[in-house]
Amino acid sequence: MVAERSLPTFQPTHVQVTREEGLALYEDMTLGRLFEDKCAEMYYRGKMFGFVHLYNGQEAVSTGTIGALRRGEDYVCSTYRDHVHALSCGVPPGEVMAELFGKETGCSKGRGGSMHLFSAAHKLLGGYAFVAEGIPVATGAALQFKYRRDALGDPSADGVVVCFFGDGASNNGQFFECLNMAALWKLPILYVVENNKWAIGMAHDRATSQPEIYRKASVFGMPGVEVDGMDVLAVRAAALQAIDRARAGEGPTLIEALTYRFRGHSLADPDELRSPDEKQAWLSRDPIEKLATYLLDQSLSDRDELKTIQRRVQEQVDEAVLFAESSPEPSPSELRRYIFAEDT
Ligand SMILES: Cc1ncc(C[n+]2csc(CCOP(=O)(O)OP(=O)(O)O)c2C)c(N)n1
Repeated sequence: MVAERSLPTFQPTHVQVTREEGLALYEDMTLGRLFEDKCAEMYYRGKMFGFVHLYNGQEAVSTGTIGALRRGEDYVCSTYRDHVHALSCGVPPGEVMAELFGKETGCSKGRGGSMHLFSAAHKLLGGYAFVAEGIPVATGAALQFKYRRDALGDPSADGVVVCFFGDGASNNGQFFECLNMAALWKLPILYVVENNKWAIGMAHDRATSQPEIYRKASVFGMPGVEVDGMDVLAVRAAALQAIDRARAGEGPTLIEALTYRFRGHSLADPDELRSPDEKQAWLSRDPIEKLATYLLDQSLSDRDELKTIQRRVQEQVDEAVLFAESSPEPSPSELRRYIFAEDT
């Protein structure tokens, strides 16, 4: 078992969560979990092709961060582990499932697949298959907000950008180059590193001279925040603070969310390298159960209501599969559509 960092403590009594907000967070995380459980089933039934990377266990990071944004105005940039980020952005589950099935009705018209979910309508800048590939894309999106607001004097350009990536990506050169520019130009961006301890089979601590990634922010003069990524309220509180700073023109924040993926790297990974003890320790911190316990303890909800939400979400997921299955495949006559290359 790889050495564990102790998770930062967070007092949920310090945050104000209304009943509606709490239930919305619960529903969003439940949608992420049940949607991906269904993905696993569909993948093993041969309905999807290529690599499919699931996010089970990390839902609090997506929900806590994206739920704190202005939906439809602020941008989100993802990685190949992008299904749940897309759902939190509001991309309809049917469109995400159809994309995974390679269908024309998918959010990338069936041309992208699991690792390349895009939606202009939902301000989703995309999933990217190369490690760290999204970091410059997201930084560019933040630069356009800054340029439009400051250089062109457009006060409506007060959006922020959230850029998600993994611990493995934080050792890539693009991470350092982009954080430098973002700090220099005070760009409105949150770099959210989802430290799930592993980059495929490489333990983060074995590959990284300074494994506490949030500390790397200090060399750029930007705030670095370490947060319990299994606690949606803690993530949300950190995100809200960073979003306020970004919108106020005070620049970027690096948030390191300590989290864990409950499944292998992809659905093709037998997941033999992580120890059963380590997996069990993190399974016992399930972020959805943690929020459920909070909602019940604070009398913000009851078990029947949470069950009703689960049932409603399961119906949505089942409908997404029916939609994907009954959707047409892209026509072979459109093979070259959306390809930006000139005939020679
Ligand atoms: C530039 C590049 N190098 C290598 C790979 C192969 N690869 C795919 S996923 C991965 C691990 C990345 O781990 P991390 O950034 O921690 O994200 P996680 O999978 O844990 O979400 C690697 C090395 C790649 N896709 N892109």
